[in-house]
Amino acid sequence: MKMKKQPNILLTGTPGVGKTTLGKELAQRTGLTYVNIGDLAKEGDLYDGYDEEYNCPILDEDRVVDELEEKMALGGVIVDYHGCDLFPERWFHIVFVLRTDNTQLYTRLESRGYTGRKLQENVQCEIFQSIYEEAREAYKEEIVHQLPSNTPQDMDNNLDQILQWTEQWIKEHN
Ligand code: DAT
Repeated sequence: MKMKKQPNILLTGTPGVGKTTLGKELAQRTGLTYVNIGDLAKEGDLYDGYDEEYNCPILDEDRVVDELEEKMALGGVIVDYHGCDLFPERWFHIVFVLRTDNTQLYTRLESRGYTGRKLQENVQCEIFQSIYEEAREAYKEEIVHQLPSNTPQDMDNNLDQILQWTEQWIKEHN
């Protein structure tokens, strides 16, 4: 039996923009597999040292990529991470950069317990559209899309759009 081909989707953007919420819902609706890079690193202890300044472990990017390679080759994976240039370009068929207005984002990150410099720098990251720039440099322009993620209505629209795109992709590739 031949397996159905499925696309790999990257959900990226500043922490707090809604990648996890969207990614999990999308996985439920499509049957694709959701992979949260933060969780994957934690489970596999895929770290390379500790960042004293930010009080967090440093991701071992090579080991993360090695860990995922086989799964990505099979297809049908939704990857969630607040960065995008560590992954091989060939992995993804489409890249979505979620975007949130900075006042909204500030509130979300504050209620997540972020304070001081961590809070400020993450909001700045969104204002400077750092992740969008990173995505545009790492992937072909035509596969990188920005999605507004301010309201539940935005979330529904994004879900609908990605579901439609996924169905179409599967039709075209099988
Ligand atoms: P991320 O995975 O990008 O860090 P998340 O999915 O954990 O973000 O969401 C952060 C918070 O924002 C969480 O409380 C859910 C809320 N949220 C996510 N998307 C939203 C949207 N489109 N509208 C309103 N709130 C949203």
